[in-house]
Amino acid sequence: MLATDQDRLNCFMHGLKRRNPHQPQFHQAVYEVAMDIIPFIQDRPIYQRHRVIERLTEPDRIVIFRVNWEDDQGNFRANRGYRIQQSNAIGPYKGGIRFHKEVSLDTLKFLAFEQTLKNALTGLPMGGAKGGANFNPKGKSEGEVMCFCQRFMAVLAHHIGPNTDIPAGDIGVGAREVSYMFGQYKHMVNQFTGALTGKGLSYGGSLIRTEATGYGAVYLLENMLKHHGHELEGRTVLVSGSGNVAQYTVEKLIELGGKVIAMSDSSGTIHEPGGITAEKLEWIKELKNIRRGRLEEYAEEFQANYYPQKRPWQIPCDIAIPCATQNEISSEDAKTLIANGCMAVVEGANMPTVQEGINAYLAAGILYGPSKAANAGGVAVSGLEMTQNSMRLSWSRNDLDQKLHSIMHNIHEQCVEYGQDGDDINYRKGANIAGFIRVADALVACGNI
Ligand code: NDP
Ligand code: 2IT
Repeated sequence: MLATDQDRLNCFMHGLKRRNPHQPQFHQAVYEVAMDIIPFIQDRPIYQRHRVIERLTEPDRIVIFRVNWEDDQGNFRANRGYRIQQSNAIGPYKGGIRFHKEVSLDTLKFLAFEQTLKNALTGLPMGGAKGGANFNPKGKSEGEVMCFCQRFMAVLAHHIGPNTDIPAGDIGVGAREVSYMFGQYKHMVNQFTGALTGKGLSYGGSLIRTEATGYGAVYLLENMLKHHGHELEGRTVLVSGSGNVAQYTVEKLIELGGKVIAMSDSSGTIHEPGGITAEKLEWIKELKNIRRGRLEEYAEEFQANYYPQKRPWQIPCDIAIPCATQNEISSEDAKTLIANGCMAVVEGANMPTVQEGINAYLAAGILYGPSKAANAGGVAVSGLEMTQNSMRLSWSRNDLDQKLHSIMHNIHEQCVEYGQDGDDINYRKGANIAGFIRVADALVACGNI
């Protein structure tokens, strides 16, 4: 980067931090994009005149609300709910809902910003949004979860709709929670529409949506490996997390001949040097999705190694796929992965690697698939769920899997087109620029609104 570009970037970030104090995750997400976009727009005055970066980093609106509910002991409880409607430049607001004890305005602003560019990369007409609450689902009964989802939606329903803003799942929000929220929404507006995605199959859901984020991440990995003359077969892989994204990442890796040697949850990591089999993965799905237990139980059941309070990154591997949460790979972790011979990091989670860690990947020349490209398969199939809802029909599993394949291939091609960096491909730069152009052109065309 030229010194003048660095000055412009510093100046822009200075203003952004002043306008958004105490939001380090939002600053981090914007910085990662601005470092590619600021040099890119220098000889494109139209984007400067229309103040595209300034507009894209200021959400269209933010709704913050109190959620009152009652626990099983009859105590009245209060949490804070949010919806960040970031941009509807290319389509209605679209993005997941997160329920986690650490949810804050900062977290949801970074996620909504990332979502806007990610959605643009899919090629489908979806704007960007994110929402959630600082509700901790851990240890809550079925009745408490249902009560919270209903009370959360009782407020949010006034701000969403199938042509306005279409929420879906994220951490702590799966098909169960989406369905409770959908039930409440339908009850309030007396209309059966596709106002949320990730629904059950018999009431408007789409095949492959559950699998889409994990499968999509592996499809991007396959494209990246193939482009560089490598194969997935026989490679050892670390996957963090054991929720929705991790489970289907592992499922597809096993199907394609990868050897998954570790998974984790928020309490620790399991290590299976011989590889997690399809049968053992089914056991994990049952543990996590039905019994809602801890991965430690897996180690007891199958005599696997268990590292309490540890993430998987110390274990030598060929490929790492973080699928748990933001900033779960520190700078030291990234350096350890590289030193142990890791050849590719593909991000199933949103912003799982700290900035210095990404710099380390790029400096070492390993393959790096950034989250906004790698995990776009989930929202892509959400977009296809919206299409099916509008048309009132359901596509087959095979058709949807093919569409997912071609969307992930197309994302790879966009990264290659815009990410050329000498003889290398910088997928971060490619994804940032390709997503940006689509949103920026729409902003310019629609005028100063
Ligand atoms: P889930 O709630 O299904 O699973 C999350 C997993 O990550 C669980 O294993 C959880 O552990 C672990 N985890 C959560 N927070 C932490 C933490 N602070 N430290 C360590 N481990 C943690 O969520 P998803 O699989 O849906 O989401 C995972 C990631 O993928 C998130 O970054 C999300 O934004 C991203 N994503 C999700 C998409 C989707 O379609 N669902 C689409 C695109 C991205 P435990 O079991 O102990 O709770
Ligand atoms: O981060 C994400 O892309 C998601 N949580 C999925 C969003 C969606 O609308 O399907």
